Amino acid sequence: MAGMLDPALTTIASSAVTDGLAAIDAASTLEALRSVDAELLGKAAPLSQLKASMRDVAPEQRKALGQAINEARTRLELAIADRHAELEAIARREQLAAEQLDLSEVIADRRVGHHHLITQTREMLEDAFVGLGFTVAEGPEVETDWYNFEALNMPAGHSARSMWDTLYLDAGEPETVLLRTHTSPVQVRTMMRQEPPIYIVAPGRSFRSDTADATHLPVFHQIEGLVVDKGITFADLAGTIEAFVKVLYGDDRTTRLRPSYFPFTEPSAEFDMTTATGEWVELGGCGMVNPNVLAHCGLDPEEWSGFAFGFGIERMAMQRHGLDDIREFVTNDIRFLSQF
Ligand code: FA5
Repeated sequence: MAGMLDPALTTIASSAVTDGLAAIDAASTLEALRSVDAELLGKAAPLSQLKASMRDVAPEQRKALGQAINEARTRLELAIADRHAELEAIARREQLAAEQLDLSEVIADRRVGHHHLITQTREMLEDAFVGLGFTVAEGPEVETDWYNFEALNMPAGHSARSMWDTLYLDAGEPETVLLRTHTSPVQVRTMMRQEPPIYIVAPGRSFRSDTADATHLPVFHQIEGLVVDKGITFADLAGTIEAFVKVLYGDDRTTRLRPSYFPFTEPSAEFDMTTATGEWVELGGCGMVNPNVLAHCGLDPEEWSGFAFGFGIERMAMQRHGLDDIREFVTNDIRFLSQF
């Protein structure tokens, strides 16, 4: 019958496909697949030879043979393309696995970092005061003249302003924006925001154009305390200081309150403590909140009274650890820092 393909030729074409698919499947690398490709589709391949033998085939069978050869080639080409994609994905995964860095190497001299001593001291102070029923408040480091001085009973030109060497910022009207010289403006912000009773501490950085020496830094930390309630007296202030000193230093240090002057407290005192060698060192100022400050913040001094304090955190850490030079906190010498 015209066009009916000789069964022997059909067998060659179909076994070329069966054998070819098995060889493609067995190729386990891209390189092996390339040689399988040449074997199955190159000049010496069974299908190519079958094609070459077309001229010997009866003319009426040529079309059917050509079609059978093309179908067989297409199946093999598709199978090779699929296997190629598979092998490429495997090779990529293997390459990524080989290039992965092992960062889990154990270093013999393993040094674990920790908080700076000032942060440790600040957290300890916060814990001590939270234990006494206080909450922790915050305020900005860049302040206005009003919060840093005026609301604290120091109007423009007040001589007490010279107690703090102020760093002004080049913003707005001259000498209206500054780096806070103490944490006391947080007192004002708290009283203006919150109705009494108020029991807060506000730790943070303070800035003064002080020259660094063994007990001074131009950037240092203070912790401010403020209590406003009904019937608060100087005895409450003294009792609070006594209580937190015990928490921080134990029972063997002596403390004293010495009369002093701050425009925002009346009466005012300086708080001193004995060093490990028995000398007195000043840790901060304190006193009863001046009625003018309560009034500036919208509180009635007839109804409310309170006390406030501001201590230097570096000075407290120095006392706790028997350090004699405050500059060591900022030189970042790892031999110093790693001791705490
Ligand atoms: C004040 O700053 C007042 N605001 C404290 C205060 C608050 C009084 C509330 C009353 C009521 P004084 O300038 O004395 O006060 O600073 C307080 C403490 O901050 C000092 O005793 C000291 O411990 C610390 N201190 C001050 N200047 C420096 C500095 N340059 N370097 C390190 N610590 C400092």
